[in-house]
Amino acid sequence: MKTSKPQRIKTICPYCGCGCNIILHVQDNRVSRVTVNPNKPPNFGRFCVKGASSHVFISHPDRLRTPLIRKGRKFVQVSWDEALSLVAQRFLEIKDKYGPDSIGSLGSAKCTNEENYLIQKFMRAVIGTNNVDHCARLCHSSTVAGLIAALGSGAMTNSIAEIEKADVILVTGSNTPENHPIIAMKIWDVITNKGKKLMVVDPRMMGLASYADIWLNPRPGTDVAWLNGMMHIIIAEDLWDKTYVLQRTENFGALKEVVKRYTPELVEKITGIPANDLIKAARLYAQAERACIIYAMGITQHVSGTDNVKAIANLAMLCGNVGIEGGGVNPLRGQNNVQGACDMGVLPNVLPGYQSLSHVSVIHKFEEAWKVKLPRNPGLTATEMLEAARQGKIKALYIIGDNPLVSGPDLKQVEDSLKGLDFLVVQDIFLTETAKLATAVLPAVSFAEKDGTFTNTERRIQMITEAVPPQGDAKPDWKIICELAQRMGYNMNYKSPKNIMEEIANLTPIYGGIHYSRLEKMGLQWPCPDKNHPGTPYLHKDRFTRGLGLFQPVEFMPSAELPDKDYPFILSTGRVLYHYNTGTMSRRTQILKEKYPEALMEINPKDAMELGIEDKSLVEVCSRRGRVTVRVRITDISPPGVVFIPFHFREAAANLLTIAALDPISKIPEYKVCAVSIKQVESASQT
Ligand SMILES: Nc1nc2c(c(=O)[nH]1)N[C@H]1C(S)=C(S)[C@@H](COP(=O)(O)OP(=O)(O)OC[C@H]3O[C@@H](n4cnc5c(=O)[nH]c(N)nc54)[C@H](O)[C@@H]3O)O[C@H]1N2
Ligand SMILES: Nc1nc2c(c(=O)[nH]1)N[C@H]1C(S)=C(S)[C@@H](COP(=O)(O)OP(=O)(O)OC[C@H]3O[C@@H](n4cnc5c(=O)[nH]c(N)nc54)[C@H](O)[C@@H]3O)O[C@H]1N2
Ligand code: SF4
Ligand SMILES: [Mo]
Repeated sequence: MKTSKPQRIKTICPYCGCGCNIILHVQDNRVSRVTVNPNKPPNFGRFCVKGASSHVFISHPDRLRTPLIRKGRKFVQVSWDEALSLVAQRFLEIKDKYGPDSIGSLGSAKCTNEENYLIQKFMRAVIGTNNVDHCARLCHSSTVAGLIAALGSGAMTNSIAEIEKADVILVTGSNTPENHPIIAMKIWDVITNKGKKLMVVDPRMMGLASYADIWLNPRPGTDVAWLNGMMHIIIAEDLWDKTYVLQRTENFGALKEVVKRYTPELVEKITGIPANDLIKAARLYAQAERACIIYAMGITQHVSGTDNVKAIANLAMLCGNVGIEGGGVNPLRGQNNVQGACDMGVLPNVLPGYQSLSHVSVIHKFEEAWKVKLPRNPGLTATEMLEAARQGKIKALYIIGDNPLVSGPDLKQVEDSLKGLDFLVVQDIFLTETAKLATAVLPAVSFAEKDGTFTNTERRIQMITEAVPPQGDAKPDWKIICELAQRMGYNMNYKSPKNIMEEIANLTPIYGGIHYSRLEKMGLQWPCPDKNHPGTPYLHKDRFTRGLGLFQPVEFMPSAELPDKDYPFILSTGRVLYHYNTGTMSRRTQILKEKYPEALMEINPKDAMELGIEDKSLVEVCSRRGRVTVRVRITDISPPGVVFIPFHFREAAANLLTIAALDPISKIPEYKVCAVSIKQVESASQT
């Protein structure tokens, strides 16, 4: 594409699941700055510092520009022909020798829908396995499991714009101002200008807490208890929506039986939330005409993640808040296209559009379209694939746009898994820590160098548009996958992402009406079953996707590892505004680096005083799995007994400390609770 005249290319921010519309200003084949379109949802002229600087990493000197193959201990640059021949040949050999289930793939929530569709098609139709998953496993797999069981659909039920229709907004386990900034701006707007009420439930005093009418700070990992406690009060005080429960739900009797035990006094013992505060919170939520619940990783990333989500769905249904405008159960999705990667079936147990592998008619439909016999048995999840690699059962991994050597739980184990593989292929835009262990590295293009679609957290499918040519020989992921499939003897051939979307629409009922010609104005929210359908801003109106809403009572279960004499603090991990996941993009962006140059461990002043730790000093943090050295920030944001380290910084990798304990249903790791000890190693004045 030639761009000597200045051009403005409309596209979507490549960072978080808000899916902000942005405009790339292009001249001489470079993006010089980013602005924003005032008229388009979901951001209507707003964006955050990451979106505003999202052009910087595109032309960074570290971008991968040629394929690399490991020869001995070094990488050498090779042609596409040589790299793809090697990958095709090794996949075919391993498949032949150990069977298709010895190969697995991690797809990418950074890639487009079209690319993710091809990733799972490649694994299922060309390799012949359902071992395909992606970072949603680490993120909202508990949401998908919990909400599909309760409501029939695992997605955010309502839209961002509808927040202003809610009378009460309950935010829990979501650091919205740092991680979904434009949603936080919306919340600020409606509580300050429209008199709406805000309730925050979060152990840390995150940004919204100081604006809240009620802030509850439970001990980490105790969410089922306070949620059951709220329902106990709502039933005891007769504040529940009887007509709704009778007409639209089932299994209320079992719920009532279980929550009966969760008196405010018992909940106070488990969570530390004063009984009276819980009573006030329960009344505020239940008495609202419309109340929406917004949640994220503080709820999902626990061994009880699926139970936490079920408890949230129970509370919302008890008060008649699902299936109405301005209400709902709203898991904020993390990555720019994690919703889309799930929708496209980059999951080991479902085909595109959550169509079940166990339905014969579904399998036949895909077999006919893809002209190949498909594997029936569900595959392994991302966390299970890594474990199977450690045990020598998975021999090869094809990792596309993920960096598990920084993002996975308990990094020593992840390293063992990756090093134990016979063959690792990594397809990325940078030479990540994970890529450094690969035999073959395939250079992909970034969001600014390709066409396609992303689906944001409110299920809105939006177009991204090629603004600048690829860096060096890098290619779009969809082309790389097609070329690899061809070399492995499977005919995978598309003229453009638009053609891929036509195939997706044909085979995926919730995307049935999606066509590029319809996406220009403001995208479309699925379900959009046919070409005349206007899209769906909120789900479960009149009827749940599964028919009746199912109450699933759950009991409180403690976290896998609690503090003790040797490891007396709870470590909570997560994010900061200026960095993004494993930092591959944000840490190559000058302005973001300046704002937040190094990892900081947040600790409460009381704990710091007891340990004799000064602000800005260096401490060593140890868990049963590893140790890191990190600088201290003394702050009230962290409650006593809980410290927080962001996981963005590989040199102080929080995940050397975290535990690989998994939720038994969704297999999500417990990133939010493990036990650590802390000691100062260098005072602030020495550094
Ligand atoms: N700036 C920035 N934005 C991002 C990302 C990023 O890396 N940087 N990543 C994106 C991705 S992939 C995701 S998934 C989202 C994640 O978005 P968030 O879920 O907001 O991210 P976390 O930082 O993990 O914050 C979790 C919140 O849960 C709270 N919490 C911790 N433990 C508990 C608990 O036991 N119970 C409750 N109720 N709350 C608890 C924490 O204090 C924190 O407020 O952000 C997306 N947006
Ligand atoms: N301790 C702790 N650990 C966590 C979490 C936590 O809260 N605490 N959160 C977890 C969560 S929610 C998530 S989502 C994961 C995220 O974990 P990962 O998905 O492993 O992290 P990212 O840094 O987002 O990795 C995305 C990769 O895609 C590459 N990329 C970008 N664009 C493209 C493209 O167009 N094509 C290709 N091929 N590659 C591209 C980037 O360079 C980067 O290497 O981390 C998890 N890990
Ligand atoms: S809020 Fe999210 S999508 Fe919007 S500009 Fe910031 S990072 Fe990008
Ligand atoms: Mo995530």
